[in-house]
Amino acid sequence: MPEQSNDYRVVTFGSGGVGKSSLVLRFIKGTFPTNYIPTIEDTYRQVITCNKNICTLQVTDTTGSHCFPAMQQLSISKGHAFILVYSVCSRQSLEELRPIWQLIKEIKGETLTSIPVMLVGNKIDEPAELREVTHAEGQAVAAEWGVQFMETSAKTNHNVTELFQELLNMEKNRNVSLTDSKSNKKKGKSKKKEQNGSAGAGPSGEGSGGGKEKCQVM
Ligand SMILES: Nc1nc2c(ncn2[C@@H]2O[C@H](COP(=O)(O)OP(=O)(O)O)[C@@H](O)[C@H]2O)c(=O)[nH]1
Ligand SMILES: [Mg+2]
Repeated sequence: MPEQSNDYRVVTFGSGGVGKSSLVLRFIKGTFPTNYIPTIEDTYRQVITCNKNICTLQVTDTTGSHCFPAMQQLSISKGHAFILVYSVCSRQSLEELRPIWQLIKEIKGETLTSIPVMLVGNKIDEPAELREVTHAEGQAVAAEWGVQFMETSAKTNHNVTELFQELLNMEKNRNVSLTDSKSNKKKGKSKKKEQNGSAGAGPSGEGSGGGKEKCQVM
């Protein structure tokens, strides 16, 4: 399947139950589903602008399961930016991000420094007594990894749009060329299963020259 060069691929990772799907659905559909049925991996699309051009933001919602390592690796190698989600009510969910971060580092190698990564502590709406990871602790882990940090609530819609906006703001060397805009004119959200046939889709090698491009959520 040919890749669209103006797709910007964001991948979410995190243990089951931390709220990855809720964050993505909150952002894409503006809803907080109470009975979302998990699938292996879903990709959602949102139209965004890059330097006043239209491009597609693809958000891949992974299961967080380690049962599909090949899919996990493919998602990492195809991803342009990553959202690593834990629940502030589960210290274990933060610890479980470490091997994923390790894998991202291994797969991205030297290109990692130019890749936007956000560590996200979700569910901050939960009562204080349920909190297991403080804001400062989350921030410390992010600093240790050299990534950005944010706390969110998919339930109350706190910092959700900001999360995606910040992630796009971190993109430093995106060079989008809109040669064929027809397929992207349609504003909307389509959902598709990721196919496994995108071999050769490497990390974002495209676009090394030029200044910082402003990407904005529409
Ligand atoms: N209180 C609260 N619950 C949340 C939040 N985000 C997700 N949840 C709940 O946590 C559970 C798991 O969410 P889900 O998005 O399926 O997690 P995923 O497995 O990481 O995709 C569901 O019951 C959600 O309703 C949040 O910000 N606050
Ligand atoms: Mg999910």
